[in-house]
Amino acid sequence: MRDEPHPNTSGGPAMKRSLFALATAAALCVAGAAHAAEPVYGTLSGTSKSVKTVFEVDYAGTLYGNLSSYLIDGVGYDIFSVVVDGVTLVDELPASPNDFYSFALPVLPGEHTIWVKGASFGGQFSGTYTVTPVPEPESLALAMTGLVGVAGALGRRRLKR
Ligand SMILES: [Ca+2]
Repeated sequence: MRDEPHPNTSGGPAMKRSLFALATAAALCVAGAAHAAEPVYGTLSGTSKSVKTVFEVDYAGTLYGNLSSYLIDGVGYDIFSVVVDGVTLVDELPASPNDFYSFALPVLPGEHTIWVKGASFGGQFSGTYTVTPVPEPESLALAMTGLVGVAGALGRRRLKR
């Protein structure tokens, strides 16, 4: 047992291992903060000229959405506009019934509404939306404190040697 190298004098490998462990801990800290609030998923679809979708989040996040519509052999749907929380994101989507539109915007905690408006020709539009939480400043600060701690520990070790 006395032959076991001392971690402080054996040099590189031990330090690399501890640095890796600390960096992993910091990364897990960031991941944990991001996963504390669950993402919200939903589908967007409808056949009428104005379709309302309501969702609620209890955190500040980013709303991502995509929509598509097609008119094939006179049957389908033509999207005209997409309105989120009263704000028109796009009006008169390409004057073609074949639309593909995606969007991303920040949302605050609370209830949100997505309106899709267009003309139906016996078909429907379809799409999805996702809200993912934005990491909170306190969580980021905590992770940064961890990283500063790693740097500090390494600095102190260098001084000792
Ligand atoms: Ca269109």
